[in-house]
Amino acid sequence: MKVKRMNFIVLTIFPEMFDPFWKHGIIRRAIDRKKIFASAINIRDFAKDKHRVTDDRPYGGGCGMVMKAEPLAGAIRAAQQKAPSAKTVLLTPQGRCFNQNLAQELASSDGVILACGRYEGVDERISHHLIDDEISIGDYVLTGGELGAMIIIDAVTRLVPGTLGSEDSAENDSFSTGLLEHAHYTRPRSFEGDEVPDVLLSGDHKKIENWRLETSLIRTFLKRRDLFGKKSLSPQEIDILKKWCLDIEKIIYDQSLRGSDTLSGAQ
Ligand code: 4FV
Repeated sequence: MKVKRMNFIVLTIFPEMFDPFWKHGIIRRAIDRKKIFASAINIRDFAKDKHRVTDDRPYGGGCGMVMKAEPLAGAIRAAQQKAPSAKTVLLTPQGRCFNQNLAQELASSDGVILACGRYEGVDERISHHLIDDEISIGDYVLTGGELGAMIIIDAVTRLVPGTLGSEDSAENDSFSTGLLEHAHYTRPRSFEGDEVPDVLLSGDHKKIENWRLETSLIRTFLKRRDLFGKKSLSPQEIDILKKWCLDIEKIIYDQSLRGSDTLSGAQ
C-alpha cells in the first residue's frame, strides 16, 4: 500500500525565509520521517530579464508595485510539474479564511502549492488562470504571503498521520472538537501558590474526562460563544449545560430569598 506523503511546494521571492522553518520541531521531524515533502521555489528564477524583475508599476496608477504574472506563472507551472495532483493556493486577503476545517481538508489532499504574493498584490490574471483556491490567514494585511504559507504548512502537517507523538493528540484539538480545549497542567503540583485541580491527580479517568469536557464547555462559553453556533453538541454536553442552568436557577432563587430578606430588612 503506497504510503501517502504530503507535498508542500512554496513559491516565494524569499525562499531562504523557510530554511529555519524546515529545520525545527514537528515540521523537521515530519520531513525526517518522510511524512511530508517540503520545498521552496524562487519566483525570481522564472523572471526572463537580466535583472530578474518580479514586480512592476500598477496599471491605472497608484502607490506601490504589483507582482508580475510571467515569473509567478513560470514558478507555478514548474511546481505543478513536480506535484501534478497538488492544489495550487494563492495566499491573499481576498481568500476564504483559513481554519481547522480547511486544514483538515488540505491534509486529506496529496499536496499543496502555496503561492506567496509580495508588494501590493499579485497580477489578477494569475488567479484567473493558475490558482485553484485563494486562502487568507486573517483579516489584516501582511507584507507577504510567506508567513501565511508557514501557518498553513504547520497546521496541516500536524494532521498528517504519524507526524505527532501519540496519534490521538490532534483529535482533541481546539476546533477539531468544535470547542476550545480544556486547561492543561504539568509539574509542579503547586506553582507560586497555584495548585493543580485535585481531580487531575485523582487517577479517576472518567471524572477527569468529565472535568475536561466541562472546562472545554465553560471556556468556550466564556471566550468563544460563537463556536456553539457551528457545532452540534452531544447529549453529554447538553446534560452539562442543563446542569449549569439548574445551578444558575438555584442561585437566582436563593438570591430572590435574600432579596426578600434585604427587602424585609431581616439582616
Ligand atoms: C495575506 C493574508 C496578506 C497582501 C499583499 C501580501 C499580503 C501582499 N495573505 N492572508 N492576510 N497578503 O495580507 O494571506 O501580496
